[in-house]
Amino acid sequence: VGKNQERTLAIIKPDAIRHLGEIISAVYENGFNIARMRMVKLSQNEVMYFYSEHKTKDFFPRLCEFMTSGPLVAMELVGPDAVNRWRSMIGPTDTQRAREQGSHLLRARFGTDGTRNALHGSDSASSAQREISFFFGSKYGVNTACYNDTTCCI
Ligand code: DGI
Repeated sequence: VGKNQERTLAIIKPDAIRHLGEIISAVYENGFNIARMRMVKLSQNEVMYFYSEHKTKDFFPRLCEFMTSGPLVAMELVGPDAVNRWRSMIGPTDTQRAREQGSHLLRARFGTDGTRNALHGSDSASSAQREISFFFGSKYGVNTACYNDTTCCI
């Protein structure tokens, strides 16, 4: 990684897969590079592990159901101040709040509600490291590529 470059983990969630092209265009237009990208369908256990910090929250079952509802695309983004810049491009967690803040925000453009909010972005450099290893590392990682998954919906 070059000078001032940072990495973050972005996810195009199942509700936004149909907008894959527009989202990738927005990524490049905003000066990011995509180091690695992967389409996967996560199992219930994989989503529970990925979002384990939320396991006691009331929205956790809804979140897990949504995140296993179809394939998603994980991208390792590289660029200056990548963690904060990607989060400010996607906007607040709740799609409605994102719409109030600006129609250019990616969650405003592609999200539906508080759960189905189209995109994910790591919240810190250390989360980014953990999440990048989750999708692209060998120690713990998703193993099932979408095209190998008999439960894949496409
Ligand atoms: O980093 P974010 O994705 O913006 O937010 P987070 O890490 O606090 O929560 C992870 C996901 O969990 C979020 O993208 C959507 C879901 N979530 C978080 N808070 C709520 C929620 N879903 C609902 N329905 N209600 C919430 O308050």
